[in-house]
Amino acid sequence: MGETVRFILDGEQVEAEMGVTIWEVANGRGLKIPHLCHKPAPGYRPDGNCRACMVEIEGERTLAASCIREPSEGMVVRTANPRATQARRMVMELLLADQPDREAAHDRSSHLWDMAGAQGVSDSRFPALEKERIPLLDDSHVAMRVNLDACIQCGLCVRACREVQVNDVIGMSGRGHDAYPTFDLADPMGDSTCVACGECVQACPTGALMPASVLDEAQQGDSRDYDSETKSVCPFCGVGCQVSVKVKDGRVKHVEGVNGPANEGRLCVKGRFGFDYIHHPHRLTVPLIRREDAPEKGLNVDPSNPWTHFREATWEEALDRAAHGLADLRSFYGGTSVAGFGSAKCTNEEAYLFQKFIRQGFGHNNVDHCTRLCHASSVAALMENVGSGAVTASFNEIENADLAIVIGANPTENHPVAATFFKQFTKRGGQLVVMDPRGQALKRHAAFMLQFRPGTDVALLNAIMNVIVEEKLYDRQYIEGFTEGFFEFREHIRAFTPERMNELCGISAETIRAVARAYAGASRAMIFWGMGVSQHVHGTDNARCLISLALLCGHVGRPGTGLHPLRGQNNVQGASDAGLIPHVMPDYQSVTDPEVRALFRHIWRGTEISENPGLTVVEIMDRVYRGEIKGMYILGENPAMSDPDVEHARKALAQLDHLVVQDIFLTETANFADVILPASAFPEKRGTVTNTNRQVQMARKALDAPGQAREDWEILVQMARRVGLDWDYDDPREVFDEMKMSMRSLHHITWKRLATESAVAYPCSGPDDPGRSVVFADGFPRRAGRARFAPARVTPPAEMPDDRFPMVLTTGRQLEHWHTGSMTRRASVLDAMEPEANCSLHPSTLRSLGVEPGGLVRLTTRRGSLVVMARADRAVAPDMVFLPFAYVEAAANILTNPALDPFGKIPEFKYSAVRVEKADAAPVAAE
Ligand SMILES: Nc1nc2c(c(=O)[nH]1)N[C@H]1C(S)=C(S)[C@@H](COP(=O)(O)OP(=O)(O)OC[C@H]3O[C@@H](n4cnc5c(=O)[nH]c(N)nc54)[C@H](O)[C@@H]3O)O[C@H]1N2
Ligand SMILES: Nc1nc2c(c(=O)[nH]1)N[C@H]1C(S)=C(S)[C@@H](COP(=O)(O)OP(=O)(O)OC[C@H]3O[C@@H](n4cnc5c(=O)[nH]c(N)nc54)[C@H](O)[C@@H]3O)O[C@H]1N2
Ligand SMILES: [Mo]
Repeated sequence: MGETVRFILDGEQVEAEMGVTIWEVANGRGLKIPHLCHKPAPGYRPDGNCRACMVEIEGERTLAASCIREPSEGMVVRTANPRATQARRMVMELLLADQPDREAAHDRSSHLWDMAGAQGVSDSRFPALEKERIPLLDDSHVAMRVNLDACIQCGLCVRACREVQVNDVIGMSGRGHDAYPTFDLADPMGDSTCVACGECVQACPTGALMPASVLDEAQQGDSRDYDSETKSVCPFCGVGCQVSVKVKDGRVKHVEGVNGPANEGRLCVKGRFGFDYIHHPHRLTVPLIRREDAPEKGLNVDPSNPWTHFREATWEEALDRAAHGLADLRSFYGGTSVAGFGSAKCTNEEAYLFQKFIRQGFGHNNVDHCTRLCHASSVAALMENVGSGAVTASFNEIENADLAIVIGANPTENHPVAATFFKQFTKRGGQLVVMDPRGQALKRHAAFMLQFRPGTDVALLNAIMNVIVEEKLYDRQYIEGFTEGFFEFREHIRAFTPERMNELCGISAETIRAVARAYAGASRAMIFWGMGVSQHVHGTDNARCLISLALLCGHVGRPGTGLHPLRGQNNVQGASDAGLIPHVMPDYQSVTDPEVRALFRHIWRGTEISENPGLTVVEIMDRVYRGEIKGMYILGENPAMSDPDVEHARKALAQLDHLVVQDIFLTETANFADVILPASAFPEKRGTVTNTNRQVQMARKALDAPGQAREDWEILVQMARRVGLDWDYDDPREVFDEMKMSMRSLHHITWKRLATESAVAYPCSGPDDPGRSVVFADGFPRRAGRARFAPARVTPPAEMPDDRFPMVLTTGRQLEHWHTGSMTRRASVLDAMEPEANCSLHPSTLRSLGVEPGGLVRLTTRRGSLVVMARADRAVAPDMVFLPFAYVEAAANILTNPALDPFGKIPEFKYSAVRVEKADAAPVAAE
């Protein structure tokens, strides 16, 4: 405890921390003071406007709002005397007078009715508001309903929107009794700039703002009318938001944010409103086997009518066929004729089982997953120079920083909940530096926006470091104590002057100097990065620069400092930790190390691990194309959409002798399958997952899988037994316990702890330690505890624009869609919000092409061509086009360049030379 005050609360002497309110002290002691405009949740400041929480303070003429009033020394407070109780009941009655009756309430179980009930108030003596003054229903939004006749003007929605999520859409318009929340001043919600995070709905205490899924046509509903409520983790991105899933009659009714360590109760549109993909009629509910008389393999299956290509099979038959097909290839051609792609959408236990299946069952390491297409280059650079691939600090550490760089990441769309913390940081005066060729949404919050040329990160970062070195702004003590290679690095960096690098990256020398001084001068600074850094042929060099930059200034290892590659999939950190990587076993232990192989020989009962590092995603596809790999097992990945130069990948998949796909939908990849195994979706299974912050969390089963679909780990065990492995796991917990035998990162993290505690981060030092947020305060897991400066040279993208392909194509994501669209295009709200394939071009470019915004353009690269609707977007540079990769009818990867980074083996998704033309035809699938 810091400084304290002593006061009398309901006759008892109480000691409380300074700055804590009377309401909080009372609440902590079990006293129930009603509250409406006050939301006791992280991020919500008390406002004291509704008067529902009034208490008496001796010597004061008027009652005081306890939610906002802090006790002072010697104060005498009464919360339950007749004057306070009667006043509070009066407030409640006045509020109820203006509400629909309980029977007609929008939310019969709203917080308001709870509070009224707690005070024994059920209706009102006061006359209701004149009807004509009640604003009408606003049902313009697909996911939320606004019924302002229930609004009590408490302003919680405004605080939710402005202060918690920092979206600034909701404000109060009008005065006094006529003050109501409005969206962008006066728009209907559905037409406003609202990003549908639903924070306001979660905050509203009266049901004036509600999830549409809870209301009937008469705008009535009951937020507590569900059969079960399960605490789990969101299935979308690596932030790892905790959710509460409410299920009624076997269907998810609505989802709310839970106070997990990463999200503190917040969610984004996908986590809150994107859940119903699991109920889509396309869900796989029975095992499928390709028909003898099926048409030739191709992208030609209709997911709503797969029967032309596939027939239903029993689990027995399908598992036999799936496993024996792989085993036959093994005995005929040898184990290396079979390879596997595991999933970052499944649990840690499932990832572990998958890599074990390939390594133990087929005697090699040709097993990989989407991390290869994602942060492989970042991890390569981190492993090489820091000695560990995970983040050095949680993103929430931004709370303690003065400055943060966000480079090549677009968190408002891709890590929206993390972005809320970034935006709050700037509101508190933190300096945000955004480095991105696109004028993305964080620009508005940035102290410096460096909109530089794509593919020139090394030039820009080296110039910044040149300034730090030339002006001696570096942290000498830190460099001496914790690093190696500084002298060579210092020599190397001299050539990269801001003036010279300006010609490459387009940022003025002056701005480069200002940013260098700001970062070096900050007492605590963090660096966040994403795909704009990693998905280049020089992705590893880009990440090396970021590491060197942090080391130069000693911005690692202290609160508010660190290196944080924002991890993408909900469990990509965990899947990587679990060994779903071709050159390392669980916990990044090299397959080339004889001691490591001996350890696994022991744990895996005599299995010999191959000492040859395996092939990566794109390398595996190449071997498939060349006919060297003849069988594949693909779990929860959709390479027929997500691989670069996807026509090549699709041709490869079509050539496989035997393809087993385990998914929840008949994906583009499953189009090429011989056997399709129907899996349970995330809310339908149990297991642990690890988010971008290294926090391990428990995912729990909220409902049963449809039809005969089974949990992925169960299917894996059945498959393993059929290829001759002696697996006898009966529960994911047994798998987790086995993982602990080889994974030091899981020390002190037990299944039992995860079942009862909110989360445990690694590294964790003891049974009561929640795990470390910041690591490497005392050195690095490398030789002599030192991190290394790795000089990086400027290399151009693999394919530069020329006369035939004069513009730059960049690909990426949109808020509402997930990767290949398999899930989100089947989520009703998300699909309604973003229904059509689109690309973005600068308005001046559209004009010169003679294309109206919303018109069609043809995009052509050396790999292929497609037609897509074009939006006008000033954020995109005039010589660039941005294309998301979620739409099968205009699949971005038909166009992308498969050229690889030599270290991370990641393809250059962020840069291809492209020709853009006006198109007249209706959008057609790729040709
Ligand atoms: N809504 C949604 N969220 C997601 C996902 C999704 O599919 N949809 N996917 C998840 C996954 S797996 C991942 S990996 C993350 C990815 O999250 P991000 O890394 O944010 O993803 P992107 O949109 O691919 O690209 C990020 C930024 O890189 C910029 N960029 C392009 N070229 C360059 C360059 O040369 N240099 C620099 N510095 N920047 C450049 C782009 O303009 C873009 O703003 O998102 C996760 N979250
Ligand atoms: N052009 C371009 N291409 C890119 C990128 C880019 O920026 N631009 N980014 C790359 C990156 S960073 C990534 S991470 C990859 C992602 O590439 P993928 O991982 O191939 O993409 P997803 O669509 O996420 O595929 C996940 C699959 O898992 C299924 N699934 C979901 N839940 C479950 C489950 O519980 N069990 C099972 N068995 N299946 C499940 C989904 O239906 C879906 O088919 O894409 C890469 N490709
Ligand atoms: Mo990713």
